[in-house]
Amino acid sequence: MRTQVVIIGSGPSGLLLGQLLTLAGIDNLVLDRASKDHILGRVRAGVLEEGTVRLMDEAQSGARMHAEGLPHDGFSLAFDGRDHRIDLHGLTGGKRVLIYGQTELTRDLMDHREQSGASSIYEAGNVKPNDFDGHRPYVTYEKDGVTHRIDCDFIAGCDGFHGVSRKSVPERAIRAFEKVYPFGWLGILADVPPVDHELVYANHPRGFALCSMRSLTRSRYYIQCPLDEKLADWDDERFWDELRRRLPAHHAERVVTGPSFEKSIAPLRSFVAEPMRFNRLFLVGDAAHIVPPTGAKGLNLAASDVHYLFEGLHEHYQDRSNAGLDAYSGRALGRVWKAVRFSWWMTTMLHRFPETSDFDQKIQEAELDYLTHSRAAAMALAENYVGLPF
Ligand code: FAS
Ligand code: PHB
Repeated sequence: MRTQVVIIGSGPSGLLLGQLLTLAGIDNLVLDRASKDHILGRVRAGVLEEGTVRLMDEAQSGARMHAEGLPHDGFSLAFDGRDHRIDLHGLTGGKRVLIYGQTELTRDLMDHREQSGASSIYEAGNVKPNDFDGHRPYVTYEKDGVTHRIDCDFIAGCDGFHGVSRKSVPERAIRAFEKVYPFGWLGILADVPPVDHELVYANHPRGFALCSMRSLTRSRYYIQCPLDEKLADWDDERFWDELRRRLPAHHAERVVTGPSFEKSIAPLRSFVAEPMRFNRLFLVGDAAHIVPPTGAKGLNLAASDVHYLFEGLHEHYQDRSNAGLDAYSGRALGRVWKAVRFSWWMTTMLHRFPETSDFDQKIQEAELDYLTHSRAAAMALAENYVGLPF
């Protein structure tokens, strides 16, 4: 079997790239080790930058996103019992974010890929990128007891942090930068109305909390928790009580509780692999980088990687030029590192660190004080939150 581009991974990165390639007439095939249902069962991001929204439109997959997504012009920072609204729209000259769950975005892309007739193979075992350092790369995988081979021109490693693509690169050829945070996020989904019309990021002595949403009837809440926390120790009642303790009184009394239908603990890390290209293999999205979700950047960074890689592949096939492919890693990493910095900064400012010194705590309080009293500081936060240009 042969195709022009094999995409390993059917998450947002792989599906968005696949849709753009298909629309450009570039033959591609998506491979995933999981089933469609498993992929759609994962609850992840919720905030889309304008660049990501534009890319979904370019992929002709944005109709439901526009119909059901919630445009947000700002969010609140809560600390010391008070709220401070960050006016994204006013501070960025009219930009905003769109609240639309990654699960729905993935579903839209999956549906459109199916309608396009492009090839996708799910529950593919032992997927392996081969000979990508040569000129005749190919991918092997197992399905129904048979090993298959797909010859191609390029391989897009869109297989996430735990995928095979980055691990297939010889150690001498890749460099990793990592920071693991000493806490995680315990998150729930519940069909209850959100506590406010916008997101609330809370810094509290008991720990960070985030009030988010998926719609006006479905809320997404997170509380910072120790890394060794056990999900079994958190029934809904305990979660709701702890959440309310970390919010200012006027929010706490407005929390509508109800049964959670999803509950999970996510560890927090910052991770970047350099470079993001290895001749015919390109790393995309979480396969190349991970950010703590505090700045809502993970999914949006995957989108900008896809934008750069699609431009390069389109140029290769359309104009017989490799300039875009040669520039991919540098362009992507330039934006990745700025988002990694922002996500680290937001995380450091809003979370309580177990061994924090009195000095560090005073610095955190000064950071929040500066941010909520300086337009220049708030503008810097806002331009990063809505997303730096692609
Ligand atoms: P993904 O991980 O989404 O997709 C990779 C795909 O590759 C998966 O479908 C997987 O099955 C497949 N795959 C893996 N190994 C394979 C192999 N060997 N062979 C074949 N297929 C393979 N970001 C935010 O902005 N906000 C959030 O709140 C947020 N919360 C998150 C919570 C969790 C628990 C996690 C893990 C991430 C979260 N993120 C969040 C980040 C997340 O949204 C990612 O940025 C986003 O999923 C990136 O998409 P992909 O790069 O497509 O990777
Ligand atoms: C979410 O809704 O899942 C979400 C929103 C904002 C963040 C992180 C997660 O910063």
